Order: sequence, then C-alpha cells, then structure tokens
Amino acid sequence: MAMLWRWIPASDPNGPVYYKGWYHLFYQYNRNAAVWGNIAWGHAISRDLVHWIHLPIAMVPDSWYDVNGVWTGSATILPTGELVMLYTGSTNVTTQVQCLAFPADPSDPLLLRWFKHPSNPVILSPPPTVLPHDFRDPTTAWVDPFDPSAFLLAIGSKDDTDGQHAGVAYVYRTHDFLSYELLSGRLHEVTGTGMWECVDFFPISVGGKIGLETSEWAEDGVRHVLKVSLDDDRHDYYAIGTYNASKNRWMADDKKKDVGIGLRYDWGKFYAAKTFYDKEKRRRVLWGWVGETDSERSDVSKGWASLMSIPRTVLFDSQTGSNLLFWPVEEVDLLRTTVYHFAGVTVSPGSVVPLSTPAAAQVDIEAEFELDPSALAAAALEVDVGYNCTTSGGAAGRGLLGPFGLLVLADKDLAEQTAAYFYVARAADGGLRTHFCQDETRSSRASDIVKSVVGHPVPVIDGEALTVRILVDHSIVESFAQGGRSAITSRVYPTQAFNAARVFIFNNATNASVKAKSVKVWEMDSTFNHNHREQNLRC
Ligand code: DQQ
Repeated sequence: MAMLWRWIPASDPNGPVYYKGWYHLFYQYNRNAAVWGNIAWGHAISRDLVHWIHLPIAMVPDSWYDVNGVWTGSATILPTGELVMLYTGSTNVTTQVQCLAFPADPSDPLLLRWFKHPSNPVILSPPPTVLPHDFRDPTTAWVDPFDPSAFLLAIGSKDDTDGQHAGVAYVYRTHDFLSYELLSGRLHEVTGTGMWECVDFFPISVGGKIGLETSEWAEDGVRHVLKVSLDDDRHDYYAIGTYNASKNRWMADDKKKDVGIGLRYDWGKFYAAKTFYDKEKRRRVLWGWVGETDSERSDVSKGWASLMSIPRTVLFDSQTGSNLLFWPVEEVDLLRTTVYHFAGVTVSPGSVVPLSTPAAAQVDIEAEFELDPSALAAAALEVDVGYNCTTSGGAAGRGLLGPFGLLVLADKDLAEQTAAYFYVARAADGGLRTHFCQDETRSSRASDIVKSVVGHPVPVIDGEALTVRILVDHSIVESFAQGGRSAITSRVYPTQAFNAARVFIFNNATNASVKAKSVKVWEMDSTFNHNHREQNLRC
C-alpha cells in the first residue's frame, strides 16, 4: 500500500471523489518526464486519505479533442449514485473544449477503466467573447435549485475587452451532461485578476461544524465559497459570499476582499486546489498542488516533481465570520507516535532554545505561545511601520513583539532552518495586528532554489493564545495558524539538516519575552514515512 509520489511528475489534483468505500484522487501527470507536458490523468486510491495505492493511468491524451492534454476536471455524483467526470481537452489545434468521461464499469469501486463519451467534446465553443484558449477546468456540478432535473456547473475564463483583464466564471446548465446551455450573465468577474483557472464553487455551513454536499441549498445558514487559481500570480484565492441562483450571480460579502484580491487558501506554494464532499465523514476536503521551488534541471535529474498537500478539511470560521478554516484531515493524527512535550518554556528576547527531540525531518508539531502582557501594553506605543512578511527581514528581523515561533528542519548550528513565526504589530487603528509568516530564506545552502518570506495577517480573537500546527516532511513544511485561519506551505531543500533535523523555539523580539506554554512534537508512524513521507526524499 504505497503511494510513492516521488516518481510522479504531477500537478493539479483532478476529480477527487469518494466512491463505493474508496477515496479517489486523479491528477495531472506526465508519463515521460518530470516536466509539464503530455498531460494524462494519474490515479490513486485510499481508504483513509493517508495510505495510498497507485492505479493505472485513468485517461491519456489519445483523441483529437484532448491530444494536447487531458486537462483539469471535476467529478459529480448524481442523485442516482452515478459518477460523471467533466474535464478540459486541449485539442489538436490547442483550443480548449469540455469533455465527458465516465467509469467503464460503475460497479467497480476502484474505477479502473474510463470511457470518454463518443459525443466529445460536449462543449466545443466558449462563450461568444471568450478566446478558445481561455476556457477551462469545469467544476463539480450542482443541482439547479429551481429545476431538480438540471445541473449547473462553472467554467473559468477571462475577459480582456477594453483592457479589463477580468477573471470570469461562466455557468452552464445541463440535464444529461451531453448538451449544455450557457446561462446569461456571469457567476462572477473581477477586473484585473486575469485568467481564472480551476474554479471551485461550493456551499459552506455558517455553523462551522460540518461540510456540505455541493448541491446543498438553503436561504439561512449557508454561504457559498468561490475559489479561483490566478494564472497571473499562481496563487489560489477565495471569498465567501451569497449565491443568487435565480440571477446566476454570486457576490462576495466583502467587496474589498473579493475573490482574486483578498484571502488565499494558503500563503505559500499551493495552487490549482480542488475540494470534494466526503459523505462518509460529512466534511469538505481540499487538496492543492505543491510544486517544486528548485530548478527544472534538478527535477529532471531526480526524476520527479511536485507533491500534493496533506488533505485538509474546510470549515467556515464561525468565530470571525470572515474566513475559512483549513486543517489536516483527522486521519493524519492516527500516524502520530511518540510525543515530546515541552511546557512553560520562557524564551527571552534575542534567544533560541533547542528542543531535545530525535532527528526530526518528519514530525507533526503543535505549539501555543503567550506574549508578556506588559510588552503587549507597551506595544500600543509602537510606531506603526506597516509590517509585511514578504518585505520584512523575516525571522532574523527584530521588532518590539516579534518575530517569534519555531525553527524546523534546522541543523545544530542553525546554518539551515525554516522558520514559522508570529509577528505582532500595532495596526493603523491602534489595535494589535498579528502576522503569521514562514521564512524560507535560510532553508538550504543550495543556490538554485526560490526562497522567500511568505505570510499574511491572521485574525486573533481577544484573549486567544497564538497557536500553530506544523507538518514537517523533508522538503515540505505545511503550517496552520490559529486553528487554520491561515495556512502556509513551503518547499525547502535542506542539505546539512536533512538527516539530523532539529526543532528550536526562537524569539527575536527586542523587548518582549515569549512563553511557549506548550510545544508538542510527534514522531510520525513509519507507514506514513514509507507512504506519503518518502515522496519528499531528495536524492
Ligand atoms: N493546469 C491544467 C489546466 C489548468 C492548469 C493543465 C492549472 O487545466 O488550468 O495542466 O495548473
């Protein structure tokens, strides 16, 4: 039962679905080289989202309508239990058309063989003003709230008329997945955001406890999330808003944080994400493509490229009412083995405290920090300098109330280290604003790597401790602050720290002591090591 991602040159997750007892994940896959091109659909299955089995390629580019690539698509389970898959084909003349596939044997829980429908492409032409190479990535379909016999689905695009450079989502209606009607108007558009790839559109319960099936529809207690992947800046943005199906319109709750200009699923390396509804556990699960940040030449020489993120549950944050919460699926916790618990560690300004754990290249960490209350009061006097993770001095910079946090994948001399940290600063309104950042700049001695400081302000409720969970695995660090209000994924390539990685607490604040009330470091089960984890070994 091994999922050796390490040899998979993969990108976008495609058509994730739970079907007859198995989780299925398809993904963009090049059988020939660890670079993008010749895209087919890889296929892996799991009982628990943690242990995976590779299956044969599901679909290859073999027809005029997808010979230049079986591109991204989504699964829909119909009320009858049937499964249909819609995807974008890149045609023999590299235009983008929408295609239908379905399982050759619907009674096969492994979904081993796939048929492309003889009527393909089922959508040949884009909407009238759209160029034929700006029309891709159909979403999961949802039942039309006004006609239960019809389904609706969205497709991403862009509109460059009058220099708008607007990202756009169009909606189509279908009864049979063979013929489609373009609805008038647009689900949504945002000027200046460019091509919207991999649109995702789903309901979310404001109660924040469970996920909702994609067709769930209610006036009260349900909002709709629109997610787009911006081709221009290669990040996934979302907004929470109101879906008016009768007008074929979705509106963001906060126009200033509209989709494409506001919140991100993840502030690090994470793209082309897709969710699905897991009816077994009544949750919505998210996967993102985590690409490499080393050179393409390195990818070719090691023979693989790209990872999938750990699957994450997605919930509405009922405490803030303004963002989603992203959290590793609960199955990851079952892989924790020995825990090392450090409690009440006071870290004085400008110091680093090593944690005595065994080599820690594959660990799960949960930490809770508290700032000295007198320092917090003094910070009200600090001049606001408009802290920004990316333009800051990173973990090595110094301010009144930060940075402080954890160093992972660090060698004993701290020549290599990846920092996940908080920085508390005064905001323009006089209140305190907490930033959550990840600093990759000292993560590796290797030079052919893109290294940045990434992150963003994270909401903190009054009186709340500062908390972070960090999943570390050789060349990937996935961090979740404040219960998942902010997620950051980094690819890192330590050279020295690789086999003897350590964890440190650090505090680079100039005046304030920080108390690590609790830091728990779990070693992870070897099954995990040999499955998900081994993918990251860098040869
Ligand atoms: N990847 C696919 C496209 C999609 C892009 C092609 C996003 O369908 O828009 O490999 O990474």
